[in-house]
Amino acid sequence: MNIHTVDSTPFEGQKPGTSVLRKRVTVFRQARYLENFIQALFNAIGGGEGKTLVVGCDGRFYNQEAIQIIIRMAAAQGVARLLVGKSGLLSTPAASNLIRKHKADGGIILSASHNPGGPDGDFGIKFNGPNGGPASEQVSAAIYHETGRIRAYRILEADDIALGKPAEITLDRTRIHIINPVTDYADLMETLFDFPRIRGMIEAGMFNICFDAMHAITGPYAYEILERRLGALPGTVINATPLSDFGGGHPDPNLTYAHELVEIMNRPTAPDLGAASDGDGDRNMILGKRFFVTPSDSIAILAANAHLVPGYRSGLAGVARSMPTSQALDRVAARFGIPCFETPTGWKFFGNLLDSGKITLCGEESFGSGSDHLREKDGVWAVLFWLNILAVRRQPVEQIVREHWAAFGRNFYTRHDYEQVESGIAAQMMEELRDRITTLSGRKIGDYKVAYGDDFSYQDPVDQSVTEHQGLRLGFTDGSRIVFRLSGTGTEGATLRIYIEKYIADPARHGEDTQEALKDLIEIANKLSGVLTRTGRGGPTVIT
Ligand code: G16
Repeated sequence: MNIHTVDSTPFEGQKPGTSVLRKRVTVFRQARYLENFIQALFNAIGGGEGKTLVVGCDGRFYNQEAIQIIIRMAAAQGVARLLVGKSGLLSTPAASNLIRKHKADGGIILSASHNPGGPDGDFGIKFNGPNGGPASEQVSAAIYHETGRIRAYRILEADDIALGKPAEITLDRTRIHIINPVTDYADLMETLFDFPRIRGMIEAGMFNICFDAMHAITGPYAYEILERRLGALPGTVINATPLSDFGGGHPDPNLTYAHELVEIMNRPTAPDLGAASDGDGDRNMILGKRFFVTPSDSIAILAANAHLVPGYRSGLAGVARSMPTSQALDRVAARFGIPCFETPTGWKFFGNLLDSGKITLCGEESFGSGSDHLREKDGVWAVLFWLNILAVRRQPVEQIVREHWAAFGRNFYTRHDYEQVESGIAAQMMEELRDRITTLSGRKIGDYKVAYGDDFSYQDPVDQSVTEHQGLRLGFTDGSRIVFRLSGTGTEGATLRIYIEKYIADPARHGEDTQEALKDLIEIANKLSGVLTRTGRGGPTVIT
C-alpha cells in the first residue's frame, strides 16, 4: 500500500487549551489542519511504530471524516493496533477505560465535550496517555511545539474502513479492532456499584429516573446500564440517540442547557432522580424533585457516603478538587482525617495524584466527578454512585443534601459566566485585576476582611512541576472566596468565569436562595472587576 508524505506548513494557534485542541468545525475542515495536528501528535510521542492506540469520538459533526483520516495516518506511522469504537463512538470515560484495560500507549478522542456541534459548531481532539488520562502539560506543550515546525505529514492511501459493526481488519501493518463501545465500560461499573441493590430499589416500583443524554454519547451507555442491566422503565433515557448536531442543542448538562430535564424535574410527577451528561459523557448533573445538586456539593456528598458503595467501602486515600470548586469537599476530608488537594482547573492535574494512590475521588465545579477507576471524569459513574447511595439510604435526593449541610455546614456557591467577551477586553481586565487583588490582603471590603489575594499557582506533589497563573483568588477571613478565571475551553472570544462561595454553618439559613445568600459577594466581584461596564452586559450569560 502507498504511504504518501504530503508537504505542509504550520498553522497558527494549534495551542492546546484546558483540554487540548478545540476549534470551530470550519477551522478543522481547512485542508491539512487536522493532518498537521495529528502528525504533530505522533511526532511528540516518539512516532507510532508498534504502538497500540484507542480511537473514539462523541458522534459530533465531522467525526466520521476525521476518524478515517486518523486511521490512515496511524497506519502510515506503523501503529500496530488500533482499538476503535463501533461507528467510531466512544465516550471519554470508556476510552480511558479501554486504554487502561488494553495497556495501550494512549488514545485519540475526537470531541469538543459540552460545546455545540454541527457544521457551524465546535470540534476537538484530545490525546490521552498510557494511564488513560488527558495528556500532561509537558506532552501538550510538546505537541504544540511540533505543530509549529511541521513540514510534512504521512498518510496511507486506502479506502474508508467500515466501522459499522464489530470486526477485525488489517490495514497495511495495522490491525484494527472495531469493538462494542459500551460493554467493557458497563462491566467495569458492575464491579464498583451494588447493581442488585439498585435494581431491587427500581424494580420494587419505588424509584423512577430520568436520564437526559442530550442526543450525545451517553445514550447507548445509559440505555444499556439503566434500562437493560438495572431494570429502569423503558423511556428512562431521553434524547438517547447520538446525533451529529446534538439535535440542535448545546450538550452541556447545566440548568440552562438541560432545560428539558429541568422542566421534567419541576413537574409534580417528577421522577426521584434526574441526571444529564454532556457531549462526550464525562460531565454529569444531578437533580432531585425540584432540587438541583451543585457539582461542588455532589462530590462532597459522594465522598461522605463512599463507605456505602462496594467499590469504595475500604476507604478513601484522599480527595482532590480544582481550585475554583467550592470547599465543601475539604470539610468532608477534614472530618475523615484524609488529605484534600487543590489543583488547577483541568482533569489532567488529577492524574499524578490518582496514579500515585494519593487520592481516590476527585471533582470539579464544572459538572465533573470521578475516581481512580479510570483517569477521566465520568458522567454515568457519578449517576450510578448517587443511585447506589439512594438505594442504601432510601431517602430523597434533597433530604440527603440537606442532611449533609446540617452535618458539615453549607458552602453556598455560584459561577457567573460571561461568554464570548472580546479577548482583548478580557485579558486587560484580568491583568488589572491581578495587580489590584494582590494588594488587598488585610483590607476590609464591605463586611469582609481579605485574608489573601493571589494568582493561583500549583506545585504537583508527585513530579514537583509548577503551573502558574491558574486564576485570581480573593479569600476572606470567614472562608468566603471570589475567584476570577478565563476559560480554557471556549472557541470564540474569551469566557470569563467568576466563582463565588460563602460558608454558612447555621442550618436555619441553609434554605436561603443561593444568589440571595451570595448577593453581597457578587456585588463585590462585579465592582472590583468592573465586569458589567467593561463587557457592556447586563449580567452573566450563564449562571450555575
Ligand atoms: C474540561 C476539563 C475540566 C475543566 C473544564 C472547564 O472539561 O477537563 O477539567 O474543568 O474543561 O474548563 P474551563 O473552565 O477552562 O472552560 P470538558 O468536560 O470540557 O472536557
